[in-house]
Amino acid sequence: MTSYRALLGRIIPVTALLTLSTTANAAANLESDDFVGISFWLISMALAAATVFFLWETQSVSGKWKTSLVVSGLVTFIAAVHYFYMRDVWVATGESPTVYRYIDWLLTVPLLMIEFYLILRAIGEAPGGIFWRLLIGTLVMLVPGYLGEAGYINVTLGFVIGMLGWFYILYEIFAGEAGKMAAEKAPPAVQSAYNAMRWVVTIGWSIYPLGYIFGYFVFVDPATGLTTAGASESLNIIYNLADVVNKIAFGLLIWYAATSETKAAQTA
Ligand SMILES: *C/C=C(C)/C=C/C=C(C)/C=C/C1=C(C)CCCC1(C)C
Repeated sequence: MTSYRALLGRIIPVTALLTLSTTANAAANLESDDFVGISFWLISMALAAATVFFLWETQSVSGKWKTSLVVSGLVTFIAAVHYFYMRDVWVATGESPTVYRYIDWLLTVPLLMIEFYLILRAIGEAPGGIFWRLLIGTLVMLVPGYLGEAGYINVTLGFVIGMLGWFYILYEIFAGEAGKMAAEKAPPAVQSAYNAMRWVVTIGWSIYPLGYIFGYFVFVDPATGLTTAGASESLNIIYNLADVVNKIAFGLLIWYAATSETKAAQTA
């Protein structure tokens, strides 16, 4: 007998997939040499598939991991919807879809902060203040980044303030209250999720400022001071790659930790 819960577990992912496919109507044709456009297409589908996978897999992990997998699924779902729009903007205009990009980040980065908080809670008492400080760091990182990219403030100023926000998050995770939470006593799967989290915020997230550097400081015509075509191409390729690492690969690491701990608990 299939229970209602199990049934819902099947219906929700399928509904998500259908919703996503209805938003997929291309405004223009993808050219065979438009590699940035191709990356938008590939990643939008990878995000949609990852969403179905993470939500589906909530059925086969133990209680506390279910929430983590749902959060991973929400991150890839929100990103998939934005990728469908970003893809259309890029293919139709060849311009950076900055506003969709930042709306996506503004929703998904706080969700990732919830994910980090869930991991911290799995290794011991995690005071709620940690979550709020990580959230403030997120806003200091993203808002000036948007203002700089959209031309509201100086592009270098936006970058510098955004970097300070990111450094604050790193401080909190390595040396602050969150960093002091020792993972040694936690089960191996939780330890590996905790390590994955630190690597993701340090290495995985460093890809984003790199994209910004290539987009605004590297491809500049010295005569006019304006950015050249390579600027928006490299910016979008690098941001897209960063999303694969920080949304899909990170979600898979959580899934791996969840399934191995669930198995270990079942055999213990
Ligand atoms: C799923 C989306 C994620 C994880 C987005 C993360 C975005 C960043 C880590 C952005 C960082 C930036 C800086 C550190 C400096 C200023 C420019 C930003 C906003 C690109």
